[in-house]
Amino acid sequence: MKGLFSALMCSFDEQGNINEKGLREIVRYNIDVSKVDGLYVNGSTGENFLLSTDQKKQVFEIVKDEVGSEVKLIGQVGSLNIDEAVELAQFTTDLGYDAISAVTPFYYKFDFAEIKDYYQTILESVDNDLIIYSIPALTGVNMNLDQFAELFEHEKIIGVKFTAPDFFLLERIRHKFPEKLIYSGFDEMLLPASVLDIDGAIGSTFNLNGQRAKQIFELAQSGKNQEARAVQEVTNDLIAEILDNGLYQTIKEVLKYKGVDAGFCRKPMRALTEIEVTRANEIADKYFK
Ligand code: MN9
Repeated sequence: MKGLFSALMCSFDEQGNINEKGLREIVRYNIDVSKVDGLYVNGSTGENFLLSTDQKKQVFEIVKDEVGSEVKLIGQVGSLNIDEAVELAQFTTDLGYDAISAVTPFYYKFDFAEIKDYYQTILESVDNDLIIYSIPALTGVNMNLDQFAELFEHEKIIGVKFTAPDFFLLERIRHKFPEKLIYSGFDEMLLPASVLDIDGAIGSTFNLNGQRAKQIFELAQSGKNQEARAVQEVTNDLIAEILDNGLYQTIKEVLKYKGVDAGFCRKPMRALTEIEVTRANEIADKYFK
């Protein structure tokens, strides 16, 4: 389960329906061109929180059908509706997903006992490993080292997708839990996270930029930090441009430039303006010719 996982994008038509052909093409591009080791399905980047339960299931099914056992699959099943989280945990496990992941419950200010119970409820319902999805900037949930330690006591909780710029905490988790899997979640911070000996990374920009990301990760692992820095620098020039133009929409537009039917984002996300589409094509020209 180590290595680089794309936080998989999903293709939608203009009405917001899943574009199966496009989704399959995105999967193929990730495996064949971006050369990632696995896919993280129905995460933030997959616009998961904008989908119905049926749509989430459709995505899980299509992706598994396209991938078979070519690369590893992690299914993000976390939801504010605990029954849905359980249902999706069972669904992905039955489909043969290698692990599940669940975002920390958000919006309401849940205390830690509630968060722990949420993970226990999900895990009691399936026989699969779970990766905590921690993204404090979007969820408002900031767990400390002791809280991670308590969750990690569960042997089925095998790791964390750590999407935060807190390298002190990241280092402490690494130090205390050498056997758990730590995936870095901010692509623009892949190098500093790699220096701290993470096991892998999960990112949106890997859909496109998987090859550079892999270079960063592998160079850092072999101690070649200066070389890794050069690749991170180009990567961050790219990421800065993408963030400035609209994160998911721009990644989709660049995928379209590469011949992938990446479609639209779902509302309330908006489509790019003509000027933004032009800029996305310039980004594609500059970094992916
Ligand atoms: O899954 C992604 N997080 C979100 C991780 O999209 C919320 C990251 O890959 C970021 O998109 C990326 C750009 O900030 O690092």
